[in-house]
Amino acid sequence: MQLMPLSLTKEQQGFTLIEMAVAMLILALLLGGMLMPLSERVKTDRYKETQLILQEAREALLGYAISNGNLPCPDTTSPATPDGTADSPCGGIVEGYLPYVTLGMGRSDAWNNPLRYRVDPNFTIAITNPLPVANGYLVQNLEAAPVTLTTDPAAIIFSCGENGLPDDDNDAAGGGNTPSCNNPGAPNGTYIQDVPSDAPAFDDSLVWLSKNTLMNRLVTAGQWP
Ligand SMILES: [Ca+2]
Ligand SMILES: [Ca+2]
Ligand SMILES: [Ca+2]
Repeated sequence: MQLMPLSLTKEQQGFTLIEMAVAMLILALLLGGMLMPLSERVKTDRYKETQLILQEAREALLGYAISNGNLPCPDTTSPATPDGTADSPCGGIVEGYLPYVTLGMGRSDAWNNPLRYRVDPNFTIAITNPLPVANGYLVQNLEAAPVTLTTDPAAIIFSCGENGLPDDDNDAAGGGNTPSCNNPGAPNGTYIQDVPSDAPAFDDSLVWLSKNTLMNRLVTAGQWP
């Protein structure tokens, strides 16, 4: 028996190449999906979502300041079950929970933990002209290099991250040993912003409100001087 020579039409050859390209694309997508486990993807998504929540919180603080001429005090009445309302006057308490009800925001970060809020008390009352003296608040990275000038932050907001703890110098004593995201005691003015790290353990996210940004908005809104 004589075999017929195999010959493909031009259309058949083109179709085969397209099929191969599609198959390789699907394979690449599948491999990419398998390389990052679901738990890692959820973690990354929550980290990104928390960053957005923090940025929204900073915008809400600016909106509050434009309406009221000053920043809100922290939510401090009952640290175990915060009610989300700012507790004025701040008195000596400069760090508490973000007053999410006062700001019209959601309660928590993407891990369902409340957000911490530190504010310069001089910016929670009628803001003086000239501006109040520097409060000494400082944001550093994990290598203790300054991220902000000590004269800059009027307020700091941070998420305790997946582990629910204020890590490194985001806690009161700087030892990363606070049992939960409530930071009892008298936290110093130094805070940490950095990418997540295993050693030292660090998964917090932090943003600060620059005095210059705040004053720019207040002047534009006719709220200062
Ligand atoms: Ca309250
Ligand atoms: Ca943490
Ligand atoms: Ca600290």
